[in-house]
Amino acid sequence: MAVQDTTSPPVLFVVGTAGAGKSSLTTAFQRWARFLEVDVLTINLDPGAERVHHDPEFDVRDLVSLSEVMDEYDLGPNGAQILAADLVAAQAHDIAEELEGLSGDVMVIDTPGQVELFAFREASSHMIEVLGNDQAAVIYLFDPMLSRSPSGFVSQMLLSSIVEFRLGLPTKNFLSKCDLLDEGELEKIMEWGERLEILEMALYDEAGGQRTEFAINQLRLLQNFAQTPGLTPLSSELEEGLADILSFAEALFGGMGDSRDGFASDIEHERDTIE
Ligand SMILES: Nc1nc2c(ncn2[C@@H]2O[C@H](COP(=O)(O)OP(=O)(O)OP(=O)(O)O)[C@@H](O)[C@H]2O)c(=O)[nH]1
Ligand SMILES: [Mg+2]
Repeated sequence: MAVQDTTSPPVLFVVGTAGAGKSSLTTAFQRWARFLEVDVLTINLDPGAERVHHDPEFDVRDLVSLSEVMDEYDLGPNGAQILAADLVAAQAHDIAEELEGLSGDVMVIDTPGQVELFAFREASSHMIEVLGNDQAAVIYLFDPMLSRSPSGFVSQMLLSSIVEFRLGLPTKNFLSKCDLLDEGELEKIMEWGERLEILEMALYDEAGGQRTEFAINQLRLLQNFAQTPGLTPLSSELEEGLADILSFAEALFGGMGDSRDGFASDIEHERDTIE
């Protein structure tokens, strides 16, 4: 049960490349957490979203419509996304005021598909500052298909590290839609996430010397500074890995739901025992 509180709940921003599964995760996590009596509030920050299946406390489409911005300012979809983000950021304080005092355990924010737009524009930094309220983290989603090749996997590690660096928030990486990978592929990708030297060998085979050395050296450096290394499989479809998201949030912000001292780890343990 959520505690009545005048402060806003901690915030998880769901970030990842286009189609990585951000909106599905937001929906699945809210639904899944309900059964644990963890009150997950959501926000849709993507003005281009066609459909929103979660139940947002705030939907950016109520403020700006991407198609209207395109028409009114004669812009293409990317230009319109940028302008829409600026228009929304200009009202960030009003939005935060509207959300103030909401009682909930955690707020999950679905972000636009253009990860570079979210990570690099000042508008997003402003939104994070205002909505995050010094209690925020990032759930970063790896695309499963891109993760199947060593270079695709490394590119996503680098991108995630850049997002972490740019936003300055604790970041945890998840391998999205893991149900789409066969067992061998999943095992291989998880091993790359755990052992840099195995990834290095795979990358040498695929990309050759100079590119590999460049990428691996970058990764080594970045990983030295990573707060939460590793990669966790996630499937919104099968509700897999959702407990890991809750554990991550609990580790940062304290226990949530009925069991305020780490319900998620109990669930995972129970599940492992059953399997
Ligand atoms: N099999 C499977 N499909 C998934 C899963 N999560 C999402 N999908 C599918 O992947 C596609 C993209 O999912 P979205 O949740 O819309 O991804 P997104 O990151 O919000 O996409 P954009 O907002 O357009 O960047 C949809 O067809 C989803 O049904 C999953 O866990 N398993
Ligand atoms: Mg989406």
